[in-house]
Amino acid sequence: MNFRNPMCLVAVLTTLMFPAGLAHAAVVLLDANTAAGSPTETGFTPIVEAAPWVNNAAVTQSGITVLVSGGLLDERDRGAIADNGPFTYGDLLRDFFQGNESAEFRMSISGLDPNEIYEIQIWSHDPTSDNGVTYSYDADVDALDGAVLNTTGGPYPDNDAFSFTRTVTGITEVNYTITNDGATQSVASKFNGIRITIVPEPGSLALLGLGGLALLGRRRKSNAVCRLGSRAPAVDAPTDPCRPDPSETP
Ligand SMILES: [Ca+2]
Ligand SMILES: [Ca+2]
Ligand SMILES: [Ca+2]
Repeated sequence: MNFRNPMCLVAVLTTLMFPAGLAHAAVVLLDANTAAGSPTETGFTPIVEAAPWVNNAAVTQSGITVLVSGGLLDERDRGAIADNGPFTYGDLLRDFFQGNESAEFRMSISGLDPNEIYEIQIWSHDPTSDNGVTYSYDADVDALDGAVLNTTGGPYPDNDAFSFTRTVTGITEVNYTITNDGATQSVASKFNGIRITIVPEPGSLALLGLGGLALLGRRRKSNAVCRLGSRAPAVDAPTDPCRPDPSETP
């Protein structure tokens, strides 16, 4: 790779920076709070039960509706959890909805664009009890998808602690069931909050990178030939990002 050629350096930097800049744009950020007004995590929208014993907590963001569709028992706020270093979600994890002990906790997510790739992350954690309990989730689009062991009081190494994450595409709706293995104490499952982000498709990123390179190539009116080692396309290939279009008037 010829880093003395500014075009090549820009090519590499552009390819590296586009994913970082576009990846994981958040479209849904919801914090399950208590109706009494427990604190909301920065950047999130609070959701609460409409009334005790009612399973209709729902909100729509960016055209996507998240509905707590069944099994809801009530809510809890376990008190302050200090943010610390890479962990900044204390206000998200301290409060949660919990499922009925005789039923599974269910949630539906609808309004997804089948052409998008979504990363769905759900937090399931009780900061002060149920130590040793495993929460698991089952989504309707494939097999059992994951589990997380509850540990009283954390630790919280980062914002991904005590969460399930999965990626979906090609669908408009997904239904979740969260369960609890009942190993100790209550068998009520927990729901602290949810985040849904859009993951850029690799193909789109490549096109964006090539588009940016083509633009730079025209602006610089350079005849420089970029050498990208064994991965370089043929120099006369029409998609070669490092060559200005010969049909263009300088
Ligand atoms: Ca909260
Ligand atoms: Ca915070
Ligand atoms: Ca919460």
